[in-house]
Amino acid sequence: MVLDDITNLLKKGKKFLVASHKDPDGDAIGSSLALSETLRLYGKEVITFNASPIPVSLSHLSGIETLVDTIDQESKFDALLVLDCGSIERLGEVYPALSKIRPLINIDHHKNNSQFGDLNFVDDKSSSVGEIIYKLMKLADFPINKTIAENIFVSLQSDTGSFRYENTTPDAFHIAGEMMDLGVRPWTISRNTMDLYSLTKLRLLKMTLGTIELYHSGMLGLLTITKETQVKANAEEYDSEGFVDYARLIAGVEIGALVKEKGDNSFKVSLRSNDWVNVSDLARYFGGGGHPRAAAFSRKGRLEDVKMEFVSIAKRFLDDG
Ligand SMILES: [Mn+2]
Repeated sequence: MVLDDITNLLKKGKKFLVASHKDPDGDAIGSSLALSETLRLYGKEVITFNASPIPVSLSHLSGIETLVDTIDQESKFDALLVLDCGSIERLGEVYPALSKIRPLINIDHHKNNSQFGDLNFVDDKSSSVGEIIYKLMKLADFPINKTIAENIFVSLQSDTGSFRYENTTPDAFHIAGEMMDLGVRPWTISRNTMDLYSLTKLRLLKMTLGTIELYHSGMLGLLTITKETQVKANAEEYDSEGFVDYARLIAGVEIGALVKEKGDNSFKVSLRSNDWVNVSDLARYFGGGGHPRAAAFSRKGRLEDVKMEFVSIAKRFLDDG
C-alpha cells in the first residue's frame, strides 16, 4: 500500500521538504504544519515551504513561524512532500526547481490529480489533506501533540467550510473530536481563522459585493474584483479569500463565481456550486481544476471577454443538471 511506502520512507530519511500550493488555504498550511511538526517530533529535520504570503486568517496557526518562502538551491533533502496540489504547477513559479528533489511524494485529495509524484497517495474521499495526514500519522504511529492537533483541525474546518459542505464525513467529525480531546478549542481557532477580518478586507468586500451580476435566470452569480478595486481598497492578494461564497449564497444561485484580475489582461476565476453543477469539470474546460463544489481556473484576455465566454460556457453546465 502506498501509504505504507510513504511512512517507511519518512521513517528512514533524515531531512524533508514539505510544500503546498500557492495562494494557500487552511488545508494547505494546516496539513503542511501538522506533517512537519510530527516529523520533527519523530527526530527528523523538516523545512516547510509555501511560495505565497500567509493570509492573516492563517497567521495564528501554531508553528506558522517555521514556514519559509524560499529554498536554498544547495540544500539536500531525502524527499519532497507535496500536499494539496492537483498538479505540480500549483506549487507556484518555483515548481521546476523544487520538483528536481527526489523522491517526490504527492499527497492529495483532488479527484483529477495528475499523479506527478514518484509515490502518489490521492484520496478524493478524504475531506482534506489534513484528514489524510492524520491517517498517515496513525498508521506510522507518529506522535500527535496540541500543535499538530490544531493544524489538523484547521485543515478539516477549512476544507469542509466548518463542517457544512457535502464533503463532511463522519470521519471528519470523529477526527475533529479527537483533536478536541488533545486540547483544540474550536471557538478559539474559529475566531482566529474564520472570524477575523481586517478593516481592509471588509472594505474590499463592500466594493466587491457591489459588482454582483446574475445570469441564466439567476442561477449564475458573478462577482468581479479589478486591480483598480484592489488598489483602492489597499488590499493584499489574500484579502478576497472566501468572497466567492457570497455569490453562491444568493437564493436560486447554483454557480457562484468570482472573477479577479491578477495582472494585465490576466484573471483568476474562482467557482463554487450548491447542488448539481460539477465546477471542477467547468474549471477543467478552461484548463483549471479543483473539487466538484469548489474549483478555479486562470484566463487571459479582456475582462468583458473573459466574463462573457465563461458565462456562455457555464450555461451548458447549468442546462446539463
Ligand atoms: Mn484541500
